[in-house]
Amino acid sequence: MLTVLSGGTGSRKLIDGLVKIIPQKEINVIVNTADDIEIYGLYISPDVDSVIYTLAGIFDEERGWGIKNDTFNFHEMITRIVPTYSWFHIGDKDLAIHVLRTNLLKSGMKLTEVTKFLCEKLNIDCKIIPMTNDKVTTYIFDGIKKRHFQEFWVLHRGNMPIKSIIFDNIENATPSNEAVEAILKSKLIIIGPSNPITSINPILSLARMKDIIISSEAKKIAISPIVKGSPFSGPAAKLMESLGLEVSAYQVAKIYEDIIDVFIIDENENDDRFKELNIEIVKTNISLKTQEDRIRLAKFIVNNYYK
Ligand code: FO1
Repeated sequence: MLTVLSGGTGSRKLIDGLVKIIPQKEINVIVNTADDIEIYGLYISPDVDSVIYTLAGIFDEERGWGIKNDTFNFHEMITRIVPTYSWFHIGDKDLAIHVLRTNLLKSGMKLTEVTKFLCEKLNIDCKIIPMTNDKVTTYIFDGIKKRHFQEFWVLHRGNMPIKSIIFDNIENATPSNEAVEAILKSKLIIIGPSNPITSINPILSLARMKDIIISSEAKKIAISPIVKGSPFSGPAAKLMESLGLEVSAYQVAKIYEDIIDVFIIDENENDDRFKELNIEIVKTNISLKTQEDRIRLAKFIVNNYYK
């Protein structure tokens, strides 16, 4: 059994490779839910849906989110009448998942149970596990206004000052039981190549989560989301800079240093500061652009740390 900590759009690519070389039922994915947002009364869980759609083979790789070949009739009509969320494009098939999830949550099901239900219906054998069943929300404060992460990133493309990053209610949120069980039962825990600040850190900031990971007998590895100073995608650079952090693989290694054994960096990375860290540094090609990339990196990880 192995468990991937996933958020945003980087880790799902590694998961896409892993399922090609080991049985889905051996793979758990603990997903960030701090990007979740309520729009039109619908509960939307972007990072969970990215993993669900990837494993159901329907993810829209070009767009980078949602379901491939989706239409946007709902979006067109509702924004014609109420333009408030015209910046957040919800596809018609995507909408079906949000309507289902919202109604199942309203009926009293937990987010972890709803996700399990959706996986069963979409023939996904991996366990996709929301990090918590409590409400945690990432806000970006620009010094005047506090904005939901989606508004900061999708509407404003991150073009605003960041005074602080808030994980609202994180102090009262606990890891889901399913997440704890996955971590304690796994032989290998992989922190995926996602933005460490708003995609992975909410998971690690849950009460006792770091202690649970450290107490696990699993091998703990992380893959750098940054190669030679540039992140694969998304807001990582902007977020790290705003926290006064260097945008580098070395900086990411320092963020994870106290909970991992191995940090996998790109073969072209050269930074002799890694020697200062008490983790094993391993070099390989960590690009995840193509299917071949994803399978190659997944094979590297499985052959070295899971077999
Ligand atoms: N990202 C965008 O850049 N533009 C959008 O209109 C958009 C809509 C959207 C709808 C559902 C969903 O699950 C994700 C969506 N995303 C959109 C992506 C989303 O912002 C990111 O996947 C996560 O927040 C990354 O952490």
